[in-house]
Amino acid sequence: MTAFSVPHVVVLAGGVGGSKFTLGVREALRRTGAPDATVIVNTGDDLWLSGVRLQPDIDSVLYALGGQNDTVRGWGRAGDTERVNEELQAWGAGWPWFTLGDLDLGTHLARTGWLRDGATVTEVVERLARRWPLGVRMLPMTDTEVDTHVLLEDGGRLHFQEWWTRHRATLAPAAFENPGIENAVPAPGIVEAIAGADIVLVAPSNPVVSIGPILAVPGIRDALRTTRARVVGVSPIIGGRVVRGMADVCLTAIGVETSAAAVAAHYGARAEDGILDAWLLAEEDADAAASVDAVGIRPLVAPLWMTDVDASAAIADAALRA
Ligand code: FO1
Repeated sequence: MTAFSVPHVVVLAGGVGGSKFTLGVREALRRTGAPDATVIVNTGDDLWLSGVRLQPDIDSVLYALGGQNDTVRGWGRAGDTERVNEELQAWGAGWPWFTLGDLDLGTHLARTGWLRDGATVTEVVERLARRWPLGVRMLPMTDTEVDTHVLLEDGGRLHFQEWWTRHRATLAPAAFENPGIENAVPAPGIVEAIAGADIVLVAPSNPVVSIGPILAVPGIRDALRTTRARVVGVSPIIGGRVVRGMADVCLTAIGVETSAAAVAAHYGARAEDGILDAWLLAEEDADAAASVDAVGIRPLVAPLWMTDVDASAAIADAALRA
């Protein structure tokens, strides 16, 4: 990519995979000398807990781009302490299996205060994004409050965070739901960003609970289908396995095989009824290229392990070159 062909880039992202990939996109674009990226972040796994609003995916991207993230745990702030959390546990408040770090709580308190003062989620994210130089524009997928519920095979229903962090996705899910999402609207600027983009990248995030809610906000899917930009997805599956997290359990629940080709087919080709023009496959899955091509999506093959920022930047660069 040269300085005279700097594209307007939009990234759809959520979770650890999304934040690592976004770091790579920022780095790849910095090398062009004129970075210009908008990151649309999943807010489907947000929740209220102990009176504060948590936005795990917004915070993952915020902390990673701001250089504040705990890279070992994969969530929360580096070097955080848990004094307030111990007090909350002593009071029997919150969830005993869910840790709210002290520094992280500062973010939740600030966010909750601004929301209580009447700010929209977009305005709150804008304020959060001012503290550290992020190098990208970050937008929540919607200003509407949306949660993710897991419907269990035994008939139960849990908030996604309880299913994910307490039960580590071990309770068999039958479906994932975002109650009320059908009435949500894209956050201000999202449809315009997608329409005005040269390229839209779908991060290697969980296709069901990170990218799924973004695509379920009425208007976003249509924007992706009608943009003049190329829409390029990056496979979250390497060598037939999920790279991290428990996305395989989520995929199985919605009837999608844990393979790079099946996830591409799940997103679908823009020429048909889907959202993708091209799909970046891991070298380990190169033999799936023909199946991806067969569903009308152009397959591309590259190393996909996001071992460090340079590796993530090389992946982003391969996607941008599509
Ligand atoms: N993940 C955990 O596995 N255990 C936790 O106690 C935990 C706390 C937590 C607090 C704030 C936050 O923003 C995220 C937190 N996460 C925790 C991560 C989160 O549950 C998920 O990994 C994401 O929501 C999935 O994208």
